[in-house]
Amino acid sequence: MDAEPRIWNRVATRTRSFFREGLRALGSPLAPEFYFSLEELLVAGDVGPALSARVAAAVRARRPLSLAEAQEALEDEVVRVLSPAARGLDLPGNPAVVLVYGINGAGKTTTVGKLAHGMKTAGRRPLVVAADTYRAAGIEQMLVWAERAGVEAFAGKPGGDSAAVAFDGIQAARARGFDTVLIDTAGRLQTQHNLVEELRKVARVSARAEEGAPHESLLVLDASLGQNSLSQARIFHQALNATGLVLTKLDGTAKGGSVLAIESELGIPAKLMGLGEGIGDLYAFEPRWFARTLFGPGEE
Ligand SMILES: Nc1nc2c(ncn2[C@@H]2O[C@H](COP(=O)(O)OP(=O)(O)OP(=O)(O)O)[C@@H](O)[C@H]2O)c(=O)[nH]1
Ligand SMILES: [Mg+2]
Repeated sequence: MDAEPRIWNRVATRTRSFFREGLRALGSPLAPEFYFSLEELLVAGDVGPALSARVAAAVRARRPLSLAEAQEALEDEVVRVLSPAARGLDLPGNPAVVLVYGINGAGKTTTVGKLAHGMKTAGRRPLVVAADTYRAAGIEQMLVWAERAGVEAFAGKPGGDSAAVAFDGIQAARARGFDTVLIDTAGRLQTQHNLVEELRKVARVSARAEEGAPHESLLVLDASLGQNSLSQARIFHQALNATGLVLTKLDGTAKGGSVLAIESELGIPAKLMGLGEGIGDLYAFEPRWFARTLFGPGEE
């Protein structure tokens, strides 16, 4: 699922044109107002005021002589803002357990379907666990995705206990020789304490079924919401100790700049990005390419 260079052309296209047109309009970094305008551009691109000031100052300190040099410096500084943590999924365990959660409609079920497909293609044997027991349609949707991905699924009953479904799913996976369990959960707001508590229970019970589970605790964020996701992410992270972010709907969005603010504030690495609704539209997130796509010198 590594994104080839050309895939990056699909990332945050509206953010990219916003920054690139803005950068072209800034003129030369030798002009006194350049860095002030750069900072303003970053703020307008949803990078957040404190971080925008920091990045603009860091670019200035490198004394670029041309716009291209300033963009190179900007690309580097953006890479430095992004979390230095490893980006690959860490999947020890037998089976390895991946828990997927986030607010309603963020793209959890779609992500689990895409991830199952990607893992199968890479030679793993994933079992999808449909633990969204709130809605019969939620379970059904997960089953449809599993079928599309050509992987098996384990489903709970509507109205059932999602933690019990997770536990049974992990046991079933081990008994039947699956090496990975992907758990899809019901959407919930971070402010619904009892529902967040229920997710914590899913995590706790998973650990009883397999030591160290969930090995990946993935918070799915809709990238088109921009920095509005920050408070959401903070609370989910506190409750569930997220090991990675999945940025969905990163195709098209005008709010791609928020990725910088979210990562720098939370220190959770974006591990995967969703670039569309198709089964192949999930890719590994790569900081250098992300920075280059949005800010780097060169074409476009
Ligand atoms: N453009 C685009 N659309 C996406 C992406 N990921 C998901 N979607 C769309 O977002 C909508 C919601 O996706 P779901 O996977 O059902 O979201 P969910 O988080 O499971 O929703 P609930 O279970 O209701 O909380 C669907 O229309 C998806 O096709 C993405 O990366 N890009
Ligand atoms: Mg769902």
